[in-house]
Amino acid sequence: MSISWYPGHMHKASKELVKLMGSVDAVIEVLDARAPQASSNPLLSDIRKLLPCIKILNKTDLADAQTTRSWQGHYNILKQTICLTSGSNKLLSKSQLIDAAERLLGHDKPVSKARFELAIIGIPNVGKSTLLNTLADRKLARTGNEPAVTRHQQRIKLAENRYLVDTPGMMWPKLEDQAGAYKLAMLGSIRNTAVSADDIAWFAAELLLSEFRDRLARRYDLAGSVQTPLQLLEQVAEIRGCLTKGGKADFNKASEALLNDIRSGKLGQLSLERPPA
Ligand SMILES: Nc1nc2c(ncn2[C@@H]2O[C@H](COP(=O)(O)OP(=O)(O)OP(=O)(O)O)[C@@H](O)[C@H]2O)c(=O)[nH]1
Ligand SMILES: [Mg+2]
Repeated sequence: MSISWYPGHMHKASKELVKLMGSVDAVIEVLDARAPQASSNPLLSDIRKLLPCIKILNKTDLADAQTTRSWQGHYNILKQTICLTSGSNKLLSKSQLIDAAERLLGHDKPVSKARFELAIIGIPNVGKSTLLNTLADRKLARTGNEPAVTRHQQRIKLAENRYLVDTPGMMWPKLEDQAGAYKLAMLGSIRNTAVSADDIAWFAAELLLSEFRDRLARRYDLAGSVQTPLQLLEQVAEIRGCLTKGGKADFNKASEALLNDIRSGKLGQLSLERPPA
């Protein structure tokens, strides 16, 4: 099944974002450290045009540390870009962010006292609002473990002359890279109305069997005979007790259980992408 998810509120949010770009000095693009490429929104690149960019690889607690460092190196060679990391294992601090923004904006003039405003942008559920709360050290923005929680821009004062604007998570109209879209669904950035849990779990099962078999073996006590997504989901059903009244595997529940395990880090730190060589 092909994934497409660009609801009306995102179209409206994109227009508001275009307006906002006229008044901010730089953007903070939040990416999911587990899939930085799939979580890079081409529409946001178009909207930000040539504004300097601080890329933040977020949720580093759920990604492989070495792979995250490689992605950071990959992004740090881009022009007008500084790449930082954050995650519940090591949160980005306010001073780290301000320091990066000053370096990015301060090429030819001392900006340490000049006012600047940064817009936090990115796809849904990557942790933009959580990051804003962390940096502000207060719960100012609503957060939630589902995509499309933030529906309006919210400006906060981070420090004297330093402002941050949280924005709604944005997808883009045509998801040409469907494998990337399925990765986003697997990580929880796409609403469950756009694609069924069964379809996502099937994709996830194929990917995990080919690249992370050792993790599956540990979590679900996998025998060597388990080779296909169907067999894996049967095993998940048995180990996680996802059974119908008749005692058979409940594939729908097993799909949900597998996705919950992936999203919450129960299968360990999973980096689904590596930077190009
Ligand atoms: N494990 C982990 N979870 C995180 C991290 N940052 C945010 N989250 C969780 O990710 C979920 C989404 O966080 P939000 O801050 O609401 O995400 P958002 O990007 O603002 O989402 P939208 O408003 O829907 O665009 C919440 O359940 C957060 O607790 C992190 O560094 N590690
Ligand atoms: Mg939000």
